[in-house]
Amino acid sequence: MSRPILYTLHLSPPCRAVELTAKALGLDLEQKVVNLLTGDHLKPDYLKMNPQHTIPVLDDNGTIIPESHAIMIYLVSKYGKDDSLYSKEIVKQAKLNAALHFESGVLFARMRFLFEPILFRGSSEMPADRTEYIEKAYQLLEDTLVDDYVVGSTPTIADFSCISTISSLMGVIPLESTKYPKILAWVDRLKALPYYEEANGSGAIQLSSAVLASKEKNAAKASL
Ligand SMILES: N[C@@H](CCC(=O)N[C@@H](CS)C(=O)NCC(=O)O)C(=O)O
Repeated sequence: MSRPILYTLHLSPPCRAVELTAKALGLDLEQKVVNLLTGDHLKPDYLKMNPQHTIPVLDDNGTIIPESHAIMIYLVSKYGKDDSLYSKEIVKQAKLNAALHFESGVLFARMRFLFEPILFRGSSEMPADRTEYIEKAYQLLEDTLVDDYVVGSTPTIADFSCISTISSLMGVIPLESTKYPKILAWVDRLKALPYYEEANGSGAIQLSSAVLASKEKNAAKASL
């Protein structure tokens, strides 16, 4: 059996969520970089693996799993020494699933609608309705954080998923400390994990910097 392969790009939030999970499990993944900018994800071999052409994808000795949330659940279920990162207890598991869907359907979706036009379609705008939707998403997370972590008092894959998006967004739409004290305290808790910076922190800063730089560049082009 060889190491599972993760098709990934460190800029991508869902890829970083999987990287955080692997680090928390002490699992050594072979990483293969998929460069979205040069179209690696649209090449025939990649499309055969994932017709939806998204990253991340996991190849565990021929078992192909697309989608970060599915990959995280698979990795914990297969390689976890215990179920602390994704509980087997059905009520807690239902809450974790709800948080994973919140990340996918709210946090990531809203981030994508803000970032993609700037990164890929030459926009220099952050439309007010889109930034408002981010603020509303921040508020939803703030209200969700009734404990130290998204679900309960220890880190889980729901935290890894949500922090991958929030840490990428907060460099572009800052989190005001008066409005979102619980989110900021939660971010600090996750930053204290020994593997946080390598698995998520640096990539999140790279992504938000790329969005801001792209916005400036697009604005300069538009004013020529
Ligand atoms: N819900 C998916 C989202 C994956 C996703 O949209 N990834 C982006 C990069 S952050 C991507 O691959 N975009 C390329 C495309 O959609 O063609 C997950 O969590 O894996």
